[in-house]
Amino acid sequence: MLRAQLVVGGARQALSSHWRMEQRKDLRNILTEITRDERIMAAAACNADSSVFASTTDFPSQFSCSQIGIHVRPATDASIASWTTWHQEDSLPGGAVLVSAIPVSDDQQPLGFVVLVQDLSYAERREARTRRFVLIAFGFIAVAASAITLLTARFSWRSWSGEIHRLARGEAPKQAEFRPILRDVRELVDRIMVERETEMEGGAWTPQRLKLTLKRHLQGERVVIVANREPYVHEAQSDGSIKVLHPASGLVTALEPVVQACSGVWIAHGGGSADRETADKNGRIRVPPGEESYVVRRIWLSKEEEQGYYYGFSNEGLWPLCHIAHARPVFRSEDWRYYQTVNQKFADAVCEEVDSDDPIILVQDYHFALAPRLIRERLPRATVIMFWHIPWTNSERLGICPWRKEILEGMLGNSILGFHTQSHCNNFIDSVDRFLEARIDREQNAVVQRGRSTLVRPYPISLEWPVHWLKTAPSPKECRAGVFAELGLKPDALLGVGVDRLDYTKGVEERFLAVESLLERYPEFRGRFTFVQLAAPSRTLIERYRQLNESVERLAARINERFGQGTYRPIILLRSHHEPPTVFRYYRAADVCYVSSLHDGMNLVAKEFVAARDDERGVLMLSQFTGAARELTEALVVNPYDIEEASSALATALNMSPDEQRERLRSMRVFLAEFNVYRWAGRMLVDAARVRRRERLTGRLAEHLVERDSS
Ligand code: ADQ
Repeated sequence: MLRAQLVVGGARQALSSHWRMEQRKDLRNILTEITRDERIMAAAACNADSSVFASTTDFPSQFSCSQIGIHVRPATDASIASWTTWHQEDSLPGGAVLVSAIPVSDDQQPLGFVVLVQDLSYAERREARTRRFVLIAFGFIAVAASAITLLTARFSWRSWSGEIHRLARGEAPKQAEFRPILRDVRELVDRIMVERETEMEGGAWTPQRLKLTLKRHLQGERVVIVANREPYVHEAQSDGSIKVLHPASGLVTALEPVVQACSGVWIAHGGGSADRETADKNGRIRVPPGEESYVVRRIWLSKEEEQGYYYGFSNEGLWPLCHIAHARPVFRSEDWRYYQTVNQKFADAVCEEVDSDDPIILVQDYHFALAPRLIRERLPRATVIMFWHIPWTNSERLGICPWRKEILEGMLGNSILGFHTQSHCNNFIDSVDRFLEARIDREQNAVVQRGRSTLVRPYPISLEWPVHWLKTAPSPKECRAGVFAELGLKPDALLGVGVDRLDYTKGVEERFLAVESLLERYPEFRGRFTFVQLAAPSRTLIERYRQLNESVERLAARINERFGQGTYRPIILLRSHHEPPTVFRYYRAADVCYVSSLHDGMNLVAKEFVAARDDERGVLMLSQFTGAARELTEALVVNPYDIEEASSALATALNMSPDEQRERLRSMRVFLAEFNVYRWAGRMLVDAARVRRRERLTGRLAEHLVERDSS
């Protein structure tokens, strides 16, 4: 309505002048001009008497001037003031229209009225058109946006998945923003790998599983072992023959089954009198005799080297330093120089024996603290695992050693450093903290130095399970009968056993004193209880060991004199090396086994006794200062220094009911079956695999950063 008034109002001047001059054509032109507006369909100028003066060509005939005039002009009053504007909605075939009539006058003289027919469907049409346009526009935008999103997502996904793949493959990420998640992804991958490994290869650790772990996780077929002691010693006999001996060594006992499972090379000092003549010109010999599943590479040492490195620095210096057994460590510069030379000699031999630039090397014990770094210098990509078989002392005591820094530095050449217990690990980390410039990663239990990290972890050592010596062993009953006959014991006698290298850390004197106290305090055992000690002479070139030999012998003689009667001797000291079948025969014959170490990394004798007793009879008495006491908690755990307590425990053991013996042994045997030596080695290899992956990642990341920085 308003539009009609505005349109006519705007053209009023022109309209009235042409109307007045009766210029019909011009007026029609103005009307035509008005209908240029899309919304106005037709227009007509009607005279005051309601006749048509002019109209556009398409003016609808149904809206005549005469009909409309009735509404505009009152019949009674002709003055222009009474004329009114009129509007009405109507319809045409094309849709709804609005018909408006607006009076036009000239100096108060009515000229007539203009009729405008407006298209009402125009608004709807325009709305529909706008809606359609908006819809199309939206559709277009949506399609375009989806395409862009799709492309972007595809690119991002490609780049993300590409980066994740790179990380998982152990490569450095291309994009800087991925570096922060490197560690997370790495840990996740590690965890999944270990979980998968545990799931897939679950159950007991066996030689096969160990072999599989080595192959699958380290892509290795074999390992190189470095140890002072060789697993088979060839000794020339007085009759000209050669005898093969198994040395009395916990290290050999534990490692032999591992190297048999993994094959490889065992590098050791060739110390037997017939070792040279039984090895080839490179010092190699295949063992075990008859089976020949791996190689022993013998290293020849001069008398001076053996004296300085083995007897001197290792056994007069480091051994008493690491054990709290009241022997004074002796450190001589000359011994230190031999220790360095021999460590270099063994490291060189390792480099000769390896068959790749990233071999797996297991370094054993305190004889080779320097070797890991020396090996690392020549084989930077090697996985070097060191196991320290004896305790690690506290940092204050380590301060006694003039070359403590060099020792610690040498050991940080390892990828993994293993001890028997967490407290040994803690002592080592504290020592590094005190004496070296290195970062301690307490969360990971690692030491980081020059960008390389050494994991420091507890791996309690154990035995093969089942122990193969038992396959051919006579029944416990037969063993008992045989041993009793050998020792001249009465059938109702009670037998205690001790099996050790003759070492002052093993508490043999305290053990004998406990036997004496037992006979003193419990007279019922006099004449009935005998303690047999298998004592392998050890390190006899060292004065302290010679003294021990003598004092042990004197003590046994004194006690035997005090409580012996006729053929009865309470203590039988068999001071010689015994082959494992004999050792196991004694374990199986005894009522009680007493392990009385004053300080011991683990002590495998305790575990061997438990393994030997498949009849679930016998009692283990165990010093609280052994690593084994933390695991074999069903043993009678004693303080070997407390002689009275130990003698009471001996009495308890000898009076223990068969049911209680069975219960305790069963529980310890279940533990050993699970926590066997394959698990010990397997856990180290699995951790080594993790370190290897991590080192590969770190190495590649470092390479990548160097490349990026230099480009
Ligand atoms: P060892 O000090 O040698 O080992 P241990 O673990 O008890 O001590 O092993 C001794 C081994 O030697 C056993 O296999 C035993 O049967 C054998 N043995 C002992 N006396 C013998 C004898 N008279 N004749 C024959 N064989 C005899 C070091 C550490 C320990 C740690 C081992 C393994 O001192 O704490 O448990 O390494 O890591």
